[in-house]
Amino acid sequence: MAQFDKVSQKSKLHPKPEGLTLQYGTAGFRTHAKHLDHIMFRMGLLATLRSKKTKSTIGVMVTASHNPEEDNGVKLIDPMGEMVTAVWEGYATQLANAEQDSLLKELKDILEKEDIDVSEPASVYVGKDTRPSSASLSQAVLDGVSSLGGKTHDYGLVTTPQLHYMVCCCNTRGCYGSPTVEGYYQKLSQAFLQLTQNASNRTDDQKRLQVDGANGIGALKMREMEAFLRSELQVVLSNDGSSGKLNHMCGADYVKVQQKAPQGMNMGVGERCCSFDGDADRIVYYYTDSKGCFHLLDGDKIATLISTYLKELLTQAGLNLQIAVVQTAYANGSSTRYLEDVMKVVVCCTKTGVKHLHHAAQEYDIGVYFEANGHGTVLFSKAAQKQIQELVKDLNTNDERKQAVKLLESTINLINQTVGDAISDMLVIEAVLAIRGMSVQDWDAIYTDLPNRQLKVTVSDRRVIDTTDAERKAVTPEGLQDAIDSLVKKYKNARSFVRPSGTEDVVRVYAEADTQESADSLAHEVSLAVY
Ligand code: 16G
Ligand code: ZN
Repeated sequence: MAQFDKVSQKSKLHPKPEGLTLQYGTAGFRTHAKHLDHIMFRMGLLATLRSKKTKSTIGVMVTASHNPEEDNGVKLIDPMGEMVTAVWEGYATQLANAEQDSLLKELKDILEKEDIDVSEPASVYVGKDTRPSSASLSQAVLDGVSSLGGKTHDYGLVTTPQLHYMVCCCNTRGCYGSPTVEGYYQKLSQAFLQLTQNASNRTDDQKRLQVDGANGIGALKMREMEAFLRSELQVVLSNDGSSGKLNHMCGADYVKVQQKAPQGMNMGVGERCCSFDGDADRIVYYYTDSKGCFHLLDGDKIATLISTYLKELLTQAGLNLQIAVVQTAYANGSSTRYLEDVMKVVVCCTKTGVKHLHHAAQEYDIGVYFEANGHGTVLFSKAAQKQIQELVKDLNTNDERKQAVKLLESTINLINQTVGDAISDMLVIEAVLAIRGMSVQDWDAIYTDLPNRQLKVTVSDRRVIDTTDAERKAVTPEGLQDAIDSLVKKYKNARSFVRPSGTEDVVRVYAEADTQESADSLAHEVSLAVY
């Protein structure tokens, strides 16, 4: 067939180094950029098949998020803006690792297994981050799509969540918004301005926010968006990519892991600051107090702030919708306790990785999900959204519930429900703080984090560790969990778990306890038990 001839020809321009094998990991393929050209071409092919299969537009994002600038990566985006399904992750690995002469065989195998009509039209949206390697790698994706006759739309430089948004807009025929970068800015800024109207008399100081752009795409896009926010948010941007290196000594991952401010940011005492990661799908907040002590407000604090706000609005609006918070094992014990005991919301724990949290959050009327590292969003079920939209129309202007329902409606519009989005999350947080008249210190004081420590342990084969109960318990090797249990018993308010990393060849150890010394010592002891 002529179509396959073209694939065959073009694939020679993107040859696979013999013997190289890579896995579609937690968040797609990710490694040194020099190994990725063939992967990109093949992901272009796979996205085309996925598009034919689903009769929808599929997204391909070229980014390695918070990894060093020399790395790159790719992930596929499904029709509703979600991560691609597990079965297709398997196909991605299969196609990526086929040697050059069996590429067509593997391609046909997927077509057959999925019963795809190769003559169906296909449409693929492509986006990339600011890494130097991203330009040629995204070209390889485009080559892959066109070699199978698919149509492409190259969005060029966009954040990962912007591309998720575009895919969702396209497949819902504009119901979610208009599939352009401008449409994204308009949708979010309008909702933000609606919300902040409810917080009058804010001073310029309160409107001011320091943003660390990680020298990446988020900085670029924040600059573009600024004008849309009409000074209701006054962003002071650092690490804007004009001189520094992507993710180097800056960005959300650096701040979370190092528990310190990024370089290049001039922080005043008590000033509200935040950091994006390299593709702007993660965010953390922080400030330093008058004693110079650094305070981090991570994904758990963000989930608490947003769910408290939403719960209050639901009560004021008289709406009986169930709200749940989805966390992972890394969630600080204090946050879980606060949410369950004080807020009385359902808390559920899933395995690490956005797709797991996202799926769990879909089970509720309102599912707030955040990883401690700052990746997360809020999902509203279709029924909940409809109920809120109808109530806005039905209620009289003098009904005291009206205000709360309108706030809920604008909040829905401000949230990127397809995936965690640093820009959207930042605007939600800023709006909530403004509406509730809270400072970053008030927010921080909602609960106090238990001291904690994370360590990495290198072992000969991390796969010998298998876990259950959302990664909180080790089932193999035998005896490991018993050892952890007896170590934990030695400390007060303690908890610890180990899990093999999905992105690095290491085992991760997490421990928390009543004091930093205890958390450090427990983490150390548990890491010795892993060897
Ligand atoms: C990926 C995940 C992130 C997770 C991290 C865990 C996505 C988009 N990203 O970066 O959510 O926290 O992996 O890494 O799913 P680890 O398995 O090495 O601890
Ligand atoms: Zn990221």
